[in-house]
Parts: sequence; C-alpha cells; structure tokens
Amino acid sequence: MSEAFGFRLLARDGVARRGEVTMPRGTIRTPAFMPVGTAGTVKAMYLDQVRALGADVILGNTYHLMLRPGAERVARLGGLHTFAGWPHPILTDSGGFQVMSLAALRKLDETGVTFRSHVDGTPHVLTPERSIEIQGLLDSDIQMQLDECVRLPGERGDIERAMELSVRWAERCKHAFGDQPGKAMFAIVQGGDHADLRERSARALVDLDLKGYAVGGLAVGEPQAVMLDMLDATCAHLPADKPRYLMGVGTPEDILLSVGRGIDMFDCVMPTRAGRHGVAYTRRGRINLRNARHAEDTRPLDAESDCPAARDYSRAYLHHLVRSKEALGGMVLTWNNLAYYQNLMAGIRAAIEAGRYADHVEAVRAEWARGDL
Ligand code: PRF
Repeated sequence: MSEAFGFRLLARDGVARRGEVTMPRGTIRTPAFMPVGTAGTVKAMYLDQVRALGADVILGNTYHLMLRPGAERVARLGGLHTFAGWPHPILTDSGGFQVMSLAALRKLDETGVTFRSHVDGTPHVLTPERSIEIQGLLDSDIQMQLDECVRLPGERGDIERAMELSVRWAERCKHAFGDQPGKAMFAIVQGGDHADLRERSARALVDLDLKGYAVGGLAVGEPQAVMLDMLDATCAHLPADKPRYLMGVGTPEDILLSVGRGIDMFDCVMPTRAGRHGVAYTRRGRINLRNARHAEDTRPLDAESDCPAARDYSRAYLHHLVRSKEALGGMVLTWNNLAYYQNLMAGIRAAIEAGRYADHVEAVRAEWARGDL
C-alpha cells in the first residue's frame, strides 16, 4: 500500500467546504461525522451496521486502549482494524484529554502526564512520544498530537501556558511520528476563548506543516456563540488545503453552524451516549423515551425515515425497553441516532455541492422548530 494521505476540496459554498480525505484504507467524505468507538467498539452497535449507515471513519481512544487491553497486545493481535473488525480508516485521540477527565492522581509537566488508571489504579505515563508510539501500535490512520485542554471558564494565564505547552508537544509528536506517507498526524489548536491565543497557536502549528489541523479546547463549558467566534478566529489562520477537525462536537446544530465556519470533521459521543440513555434524535428534534407520555404511543419515531430503527419500533415499546433497562433499547436508539447523524452529514454535503448551504441550514432548523411529530 503506497498510496499517500491526501485531502482535496471538491466544492465550496461561502466558507463551507465539501472535500475528500484519502488514505490507503479508504476515503473520508467531508464534512464527516466520526462515531466514537472508545474501546474498539461503537457501543451497542455492530461495526458493519455503523458502516452501512455511511460512516467512513471511526474514532478510537489511546487512553482506554492503552489501559485495556494494552497497545502492545493490540499490535500482537494485528492492530485495531483487525482486532475490532473495521478495515476502514480509524482516527485516534491522543489520550491527554481523557486522562484529564477520567484518570485519578493526574500530574502534568513538560515531559507529559502521569496518572493512575481508572480501571485498576496502576500508574502510567503518557508523553508525546509514547502517545504517538501507542497510536502506531494500534495502527491508527490519523493520529492526534498529545495536547492540554483547559476547561472553560478558565484563567487566561492557564490557557496560555497550556496552549504553548501543546505547541511544544506538537513538535515532539511530529518528530516521533516521522515520515509515514499513508498516515497522518494532526496538530491541535488550543487557546480557550481568546482569539489572540487561538491565532498564535494556529500560526505556530501551521509552521510545523502537518497534514491536518484540529480545533481543541471548545465545547468545554463556553456558550455556543463563543465557540463559533473561536472557530472564526482559528480557521482564518489555517491552510485551506488541509482538513480541519473540531474535536468532541457536538449537537446537530453545532455541526451545522461549524460547517458554515469551515470545519470538515467532527466526533461526538452525543448520538451513542444519548441513545443508551433513552434519547432519540429525529428531524423534528430530540425525544426522551423515558417520558410517561410515550407509554401507549403506538407510532414509530419517524415513519418516513429510511432507517428501520426509526420506522419499525413503536414509541411504546421503546419506552418499555428503556424503562426496563433492556439492552435492545440502547441498541435501537443508538442505531436511530447514528443514522440521524450520518443523514445530517449527507444532507450537509449535498447542500454544499448544490451551493445552497445557507438555505439548507435554515430548512433543517425550521423542521426542528416545528416540534415532535
Ligand atoms: N483535545 C483532545 N481531545 C479532545 C479535545 C481536546 O481539546 C476536546 C475538546 N472538545 C474533545 N476531545 N486531544
């Protein structure tokens, strides 16, 4: 496999971009939504189902996989694609963000992060070099630099220090990654809610000439308007000919508006997590199936959907499954929600190609505003 990693733009509509990320394991149609497969599984889904819904790439987590079953073990078992049974592209997050939200006794310094596993309490160290080594052992196609994300609201001094540290870690990750033509390492812009720090971060990372750029440190407690302003402040300084990935975002509305600011890739636990908690996404908004008003409602979630999960199960039955904590409830709702997200992305791509993105955003929002069917 000698094909190189690449990105090309197929169409633009204002700032919104329709493109293609290519690599030996396949092509990602952008704007793209990447289902989260934290521990080598998109929870409650078969991966061929995830594929059939239109996912070109899934996300894996360095943090979870290094702790269990361990990166060296995954490598001995043929890498994450073989291990999990997903032969298509995989993007892995670098671990730092998950350490900060999940691990105990975390300590961060110039070298990296030291922490105790949330699984068994064992001590671990994650340096920029080790994160890239682990992502290589997993055989990840798109690897993320180790970074530090500060939650908002935060002190400017803390945000600036974390941003500068993340730039130095990007350089170390780039060096550790080396030259791998069929794969990519993306840098992550930090800088919190400060436009000038975002610009400094973006400029410094662009100087490193990486194959793609992520926007990190957003959707971490700030209002949506601030996130959108920070996207403008960041994307203005990113090269047009490289993919841009907004990490951990978001709601369907966040995605629509972020595509309108120049973002190409997204990942979020929202459709999968909400599904396991009894919430369904539909073209008329969110439905909480736990609610008693669904107990004797024989209608499906959306009779006009092309997804069997939305068409073939009554709300009354889904309510029963969710209330009884039956596994099938989470399975059907996750299926419905990932179908909704992938259809959202397909609609976004078609609208950009047709040069009617702004109208499309208004039409989708108008449907949500009408309320449940
Ligand atoms: N950095 C990394 N992963 C992330 C984030 C980040 O800032 C976010 C923030 N939304 C989600 N996932 N490495």
